[in-house]
Amino acid sequence: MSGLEELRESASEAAEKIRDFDGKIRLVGQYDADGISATSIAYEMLNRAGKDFEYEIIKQLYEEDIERLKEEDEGLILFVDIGSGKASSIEEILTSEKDVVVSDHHEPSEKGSFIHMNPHFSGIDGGEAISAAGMTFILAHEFDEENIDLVEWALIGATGDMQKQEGEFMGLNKGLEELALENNIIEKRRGLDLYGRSTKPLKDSLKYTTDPHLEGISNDEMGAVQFVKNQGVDIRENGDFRTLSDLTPEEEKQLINGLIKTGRPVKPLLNNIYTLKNGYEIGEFSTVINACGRLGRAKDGVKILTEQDLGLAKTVSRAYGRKISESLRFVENNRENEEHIYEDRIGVIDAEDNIEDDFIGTVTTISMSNGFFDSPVVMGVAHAEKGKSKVSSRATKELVEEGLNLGEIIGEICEELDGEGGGHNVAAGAKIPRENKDEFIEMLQEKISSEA
Ligand SMILES: [Mn+2]
Repeated sequence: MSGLEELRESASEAAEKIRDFDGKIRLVGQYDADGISATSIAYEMLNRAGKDFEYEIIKQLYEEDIERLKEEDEGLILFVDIGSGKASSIEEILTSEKDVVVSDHHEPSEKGSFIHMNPHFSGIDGGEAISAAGMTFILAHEFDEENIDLVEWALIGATGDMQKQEGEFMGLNKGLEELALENNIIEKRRGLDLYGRSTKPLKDSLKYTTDPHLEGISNDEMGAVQFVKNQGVDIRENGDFRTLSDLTPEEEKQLINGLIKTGRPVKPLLNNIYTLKNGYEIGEFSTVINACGRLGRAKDGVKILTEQDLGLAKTVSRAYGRKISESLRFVENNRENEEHIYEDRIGVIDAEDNIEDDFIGTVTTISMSNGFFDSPVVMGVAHAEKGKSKVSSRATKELVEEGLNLGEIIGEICEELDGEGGGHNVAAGAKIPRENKDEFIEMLQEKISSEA
């Protein structure tokens, strides 16, 4: 039996359990783009079936949440994008009192006696082959074939969990993409993969393109406007600036030809573009959904998806942008304050509670890329809940090419300092006990200077 068939089988078991259940259901989802997409899929499935349910979205599933859920009056708990890692506690605390269904793709701690959908049980890598939104879509589709339209949100979840590589979905996501294309639910074509494709004025998307450098366009607003005009493409429509997505395929081709004719590099800018029914490029939309969770407004993400509330999507985007600027301002304003910002073999942003843990990663990435520090490694650390600190670190590509692997280093330090973390060669993160923060910084400084 293939992996997908096995997944379908556990999905149909889950679908039957939910279909046959007459009482009140509690839906519990995780707060990132994939978790909110998965929650929205389950929400829609239950809503369409006229089920009585409540839902909540949480950052992490703690033992005390499971204890709390045990006391709630719902007889069936449906976890999405959360739960597999806590399967033992769910088994121990919840299953004697309630029916439980888990639809997740994280590494499971055990199978348990409840209905546990997880690709790992079928030898499928949940890290890249399918997201929780994908798993929950399979469930919703088994529940009722009419739920086929929800495959769009499965792809938004997969995009949020970075299950796309060089413009192609990986693993089982590929099958979901085909389903979406066959049913005209998304659109896929080659196009210019520029920042803000569906959310920023075209002139800005061009102006902000600096890698590769576009002579006379990069960092040059007048040049960018002139270039668009020269290709016979209107920069505005009814007084408003057009985005790249507003262009017809022919107009986009004119731009591409214009770049080629003027000897500017085009190939690095071309990629598959996935456009949703609402006109958003999929990556930009998944960023908006992710922003909802980070801003503590995860339920707005569900509203944006289930009600296609694009006004709310814009409001959230603006709030998210403001929050990032605010966090960056803290770094800028404290550049002389050695208590928070210093450079010693690595650049350090020791924000404590001045930057929220959900924003420290973005701030670290931006501080690395805008050259705020001279060091080849930047680390940000901020208070997280329950006496922990969130660590985020980034390294230059040059250092990685010389053999540095930040993910491994962070993993090693975590083992010594009672933390949890890891990541990739250029970017890694961790959660550590707050009292180990200074030691963590010292160990990273030492390891970087011995390797670099
Ligand atoms: Mn996920």
